[in-house]
Amino acid sequence: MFCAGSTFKMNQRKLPNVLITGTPGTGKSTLAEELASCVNMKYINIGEIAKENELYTGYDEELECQILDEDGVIDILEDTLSEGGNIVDYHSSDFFPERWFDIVFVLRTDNTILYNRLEKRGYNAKKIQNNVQCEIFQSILDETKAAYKDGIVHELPSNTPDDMQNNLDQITDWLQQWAANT
Ligand code: DAT
Repeated sequence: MFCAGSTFKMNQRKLPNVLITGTPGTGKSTLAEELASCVNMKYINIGEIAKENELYTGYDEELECQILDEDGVIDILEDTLSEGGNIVDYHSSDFFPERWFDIVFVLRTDNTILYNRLEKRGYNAKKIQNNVQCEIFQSILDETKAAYKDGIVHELPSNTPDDMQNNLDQITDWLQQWAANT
């Protein structure tokens, strides 16, 4: 009963919701913002939403970052996501309600490239190491595959501008197919 209800609700959306996730520095914001402007969908950066609404439950000294108030984020975005037409960008994926997303992309970047991007961003050595290790162990990919149904999660390389263009093309094609099938 519950599954049938979820499917019915999902199909009611006129536009799909897309999640773009991956380790910090893999290019989520760059791709998601560009995509949103290309296809005229709403760009939602969870980090920005948390900052604007002070949605934190504390500070993680080990990882040197704020701890996200996940329930607060869900509450604040529930109506917007129910409507569809959103491109959501965040470096974690498994706390969102599964029903929110029609497709999920996990960006992947080679270690040296990621290291250089994070160094350029001004992260300290420990923070760079934590993030590069996260990418090496494909933590976000595994977390995402465990959280969403088979067929929803897609891994995309994000090393070069050509990768970015291919990713944009691929996601745009998928969105067009989604529109054609609804
Ligand atoms: P994230 O949002 O995942 O933290 P970002 O979008 O801020 O990452 O990108 C980090 C940096 O890498 C930024 O300077 C833009 C660059 N970048 C992103 N994707 C890229 C790509 N496919 N090729 C080359 N540079 C890229």
